[in-house]
Amino acid sequence: ELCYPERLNCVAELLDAAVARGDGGRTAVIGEHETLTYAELLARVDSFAHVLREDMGLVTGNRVMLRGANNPAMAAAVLAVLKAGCIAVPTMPLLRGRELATIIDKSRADALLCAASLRTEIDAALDIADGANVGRGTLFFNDPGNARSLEALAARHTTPFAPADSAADDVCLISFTSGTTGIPKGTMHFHRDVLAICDCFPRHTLGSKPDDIFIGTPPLAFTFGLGGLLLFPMRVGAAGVLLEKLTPETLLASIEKYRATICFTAPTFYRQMAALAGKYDLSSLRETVSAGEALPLPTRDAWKAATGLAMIDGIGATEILHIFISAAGEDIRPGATGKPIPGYQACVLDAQGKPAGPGVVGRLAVKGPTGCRYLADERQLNYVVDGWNLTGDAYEMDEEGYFHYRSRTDDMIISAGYNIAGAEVEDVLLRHPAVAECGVVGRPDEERGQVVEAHVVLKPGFEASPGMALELQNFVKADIAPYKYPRSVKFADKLPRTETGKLQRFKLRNP
Ligand code: 3UK
Repeated sequence: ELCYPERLNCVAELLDAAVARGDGGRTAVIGEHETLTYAELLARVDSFAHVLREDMGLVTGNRVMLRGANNPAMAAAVLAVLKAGCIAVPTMPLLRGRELATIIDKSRADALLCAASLRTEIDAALDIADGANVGRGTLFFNDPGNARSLEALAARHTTPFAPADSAADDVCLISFTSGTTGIPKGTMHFHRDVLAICDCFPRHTLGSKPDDIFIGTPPLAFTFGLGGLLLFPMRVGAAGVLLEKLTPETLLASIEKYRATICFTAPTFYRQMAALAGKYDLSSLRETVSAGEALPLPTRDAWKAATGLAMIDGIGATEILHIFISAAGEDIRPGATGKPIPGYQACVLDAQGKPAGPGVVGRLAVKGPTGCRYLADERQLNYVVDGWNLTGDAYEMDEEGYFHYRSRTDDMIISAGYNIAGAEVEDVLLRHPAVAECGVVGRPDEERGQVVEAHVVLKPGFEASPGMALELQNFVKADIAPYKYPRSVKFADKLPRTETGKLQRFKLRNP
């Protein structure tokens, strides 16, 4: 069981403690333009925290919205907000003015910290939102030449900053869901939650060690990235590589360059990387983690064939803060996400909301050291019941207690009375040599309610044609129950995805 003191500042535990135990000279964060040791990161965070308190006039509990690409300055800014006893509200780099205005209003942001390169959309957001509410103003960072940048002001503060004396259950982070559908929802997390995720998945599943070098694609504004690239390495005195320009090629080249040992990204990135892996020296990698959406078996197989590595699948959610079901090494069962990480419990609920035994597909419920607290949202009452978090995912448990992903509860395809999980059809299609990417959805249909429709991106050298559509249909029929085959096949150049690599199925359903 996890047990933390009643007074707790998570950054004091992660950063000040690292320097106090003698890790000050070790590398903490590696960026494209600078690398900071733990001692240097601590000095940076302390100087930023002084600016928040003394120059901006922020007080305990104020909310600070953050925007920036993954780099050491952005990391230091987030940590400074928490260390100063304020609440970080990180936002995804690609969000536009209108979405940011919603987040400013919903989170009641008191101040903004923004990378200079993302300024345009902040100006637009402040025009739309009632900018007067952001009472403590905006500071820019990564902004050379600006005499009032966060860094310029910070240069005047050289003394240590005493961590705010926060309670373990003070809110320190408001994370917005990526909003695959609808308006983003804010979720609140405590100082102890930040430590709890560090003491669960990376400890039990990854066995992270001080000489690990973490790397990957998820933005720090996404809890997948905040945990995997910053908090997890800090918990053990390891290093995190923060990359700004991300393509499958740059990630592969960076793994080689920095000799990274643990990689975090989404299945679509692994698919593209598998095809290129042979050109790079990836011998430093010891674990690769896939999360964000279901990991198709063909992707797991292609990655193993290309690198020799058994992928760790893990399901996480912004509501739960990080990964809560996973498996590594000999515990991996291809096709299953895994088992609850020690500390978490999970079960599948039947249509009546009762725990179901093996073989039943139902809503996944999870309970553990972290969980959902929606920010001013009436959905809280539906999401958390008796401490159980009711996710939006349909899962099935097997006799061995492994959890198998089926679909999002709202994405289950119901065609002529059959329940069909799009992911199962996608798994078959991805095995066809012509298919690079695919998304299978239920398109509304008068006769059958919904019909199974496949959206397919072909690999270079293959032509979209009625003959190809027929071939793919027959390929599915030959492998799984014929009623699951896609009655409609549409070819596309690319599929709509979020910044976090998730397929936006609603866009496929209603083009
Ligand atoms: C889906 C998966 C099948 C699932 C996240 C790791 O993705 C994260 O958080 P979000 O709030 O989305 C949550 C939803 O995404 N999902 C995520 N991982 C898997 N489905 N297999 C998986 N391995 O629908 C879930 O409800 O954006 C992931 C760590 C932190 C995160 N916030």
